[in-house]
Amino acid sequence: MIKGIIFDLDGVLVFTDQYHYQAWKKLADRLGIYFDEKINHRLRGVSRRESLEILLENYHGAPFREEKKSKMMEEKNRTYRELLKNMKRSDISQSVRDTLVKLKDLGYLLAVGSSSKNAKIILERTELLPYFEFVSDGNDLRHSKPHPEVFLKAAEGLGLPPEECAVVEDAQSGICAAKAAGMKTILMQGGNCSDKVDLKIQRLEDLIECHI
Ligand code: B16
Ligand code: MG
Repeated sequence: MIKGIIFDLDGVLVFTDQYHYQAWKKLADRLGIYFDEKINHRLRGVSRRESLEILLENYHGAPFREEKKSKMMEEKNRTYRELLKNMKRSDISQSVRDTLVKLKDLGYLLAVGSSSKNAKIILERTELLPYFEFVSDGNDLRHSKPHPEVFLKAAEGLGLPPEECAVVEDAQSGICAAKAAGMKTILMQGGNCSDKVDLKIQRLEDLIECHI
């Protein structure tokens, strides 16, 4: 029986794809590296470190030193953080808020399981933080998705065994992480995942009608 629902953040609760894109694009342009929306799509649910490596696939010069790569990630994150200042309460629809409240009323414990180190900032800016019992984010992780760590920590934070948790994800890496954690998988369509999942939804609101 499912007692807890763990939500991925980017691509499920919020849509920051364009901000990630603009921030990576600015870095890529400065470095003279080709980067487009299609490449950006591959970065969904992928850590900042791995995102940089994907971006650098189109760089054909001498390899960058670790220190330089760290500086690049900081640069991207500075731009991204500036863009996140645009986020506000109204970015989350009332029906999504109502859905979260209904799920809580139905007795589910709710958590966030995100690779992002900026998860708390995003949840605060959109005023989503109070809906969740626990937030597991990229700040305390040793392994990023598809490793199950982020979701196992979320389940632990909810005080539930993994098999009593369902994960709502939009990305391949996240679905793999949820499976590896032994959790039920719910795919929010529109992401980059073609894996077999337990349930597919079009919108978060569908969670109320479907049998979790
Ligand atoms: P940050 P999620 C992921 O969030 C994003 O989908 C991915 O595009 C991003 O690179 C990653 O967070 C790290 O984000 O640079 O803010 O730490 O989908 O796991 O909520
Ligand atoms: Mg995601």
